[in-house]
Amino acid sequence: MSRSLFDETPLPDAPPERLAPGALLLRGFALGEAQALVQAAEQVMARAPPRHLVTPGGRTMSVGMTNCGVLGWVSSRTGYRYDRNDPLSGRPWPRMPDCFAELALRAAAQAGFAGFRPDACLINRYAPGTRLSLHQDRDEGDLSAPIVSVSLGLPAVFLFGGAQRHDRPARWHLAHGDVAVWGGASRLAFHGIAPLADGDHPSLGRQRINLTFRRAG
Ligand code: MD3
Ligand code: FE
Repeated sequence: MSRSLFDETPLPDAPPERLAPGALLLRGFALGEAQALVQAAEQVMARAPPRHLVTPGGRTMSVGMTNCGVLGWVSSRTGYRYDRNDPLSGRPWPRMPDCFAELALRAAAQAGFAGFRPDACLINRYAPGTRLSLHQDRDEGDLSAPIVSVSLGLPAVFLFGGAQRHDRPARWHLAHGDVAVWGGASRLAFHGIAPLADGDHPSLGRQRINLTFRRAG
């Protein structure tokens, strides 16, 4: 029997895939707790709704973004920054759910980054057609720490480029429950998400949620 796009059963003993030096894809790593992660993300989003941030260049991002944890990533006409408060409410971001922090710690350890304690979790929400253009993540205070990402809901095509914006990106499919760890030589690689294909995911409907755990402070 063939596997469908939404198959939530991990391949038996699927080995971690090394996408590049420092970049490890752990397929299905979060499947066993995906429902708890979705619920926790929904609780965060109820208190700090995803919003479409404006870039310093004046474009409105198609991805809806929010955060939990001590620090949250925000963009505005004045630049990118990590802020302790949600600019929409003026209040601290919702605390990072324990199931988030524990998963990030375990995934990072699996990839050789022991003791990863994220202080920021950016939550990206994609609707069909939404994309994230090629960029680097370089606003974090500790670039020796990895970024851990967790994919939930509709599958996406992840674009993984090189150290230069013009390096042609490789395409990787990310599905519900996939976890990736980006550190070492991959930490400053250009990356993005191709326009999300429409679909109906059993637990998230017509959307994709991505969690990225960072050491920002
Ligand atoms: C490779 N998010 O939030 S996660 C982002 O699926 C972001 O929402 C994408 O890029 C998403 O900044 C991709 C995978 C990812 C995250 C950070 C990286 C890959 C990375 C940092 C360096 C290299
Ligand atoms: Fe990124």
